[in-house]
Amino acid sequence: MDVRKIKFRDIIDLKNEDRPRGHLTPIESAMDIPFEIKRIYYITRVPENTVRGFHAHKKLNQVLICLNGCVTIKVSTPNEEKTFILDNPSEGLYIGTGLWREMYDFTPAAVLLVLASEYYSESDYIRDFDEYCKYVAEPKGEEG
Ligand code: T46
Repeated sequence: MDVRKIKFRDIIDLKNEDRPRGHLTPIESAMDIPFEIKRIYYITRVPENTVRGFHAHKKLNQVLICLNGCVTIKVSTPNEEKTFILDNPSEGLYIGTGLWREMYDFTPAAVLLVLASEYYSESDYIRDFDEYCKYVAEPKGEEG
């Protein structure tokens, strides 16, 4: 399953002052992120007990970063699942193509930033789990 956490570089003390001035976390496309970023979006103000996601992407790669608060991400295939807690703005969760995802347990002030490899296209989504299982079972050509 092509899903993993990515640790970003934190610049804590830019001016060598006696006390830290906070964190500055730079992210450079194709260097810190394993693709060229074509789109960003963010998810905020999610009501309690809301579960988002319930879909997979055919082509899209993404990195999810929880800039504030905390959110849980479950990533699965028909045979395997992994759960990640995102609560650190210095790390991201890379999710490769063809993986089912669900996002839940958003804390009230959670800010989930998403960096995406493609422009928005509804035709890239598979939003039905049975259809997803069939898609995964299909032989894939060069284009996946
Ligand atoms: C994903 C997870 C992590 C747009 O018009 N443009 C956009 O760029 C996006 C991302 C969404 N939309 C529309 C499509 C829907 O009508 O916004 C509406 C809500 O999207 P969705 O229900 O897909 O939202 P989530 O939170 O379930 O999923 C989103 C992304 O869509 C998805 O790619 O991986 O965040």
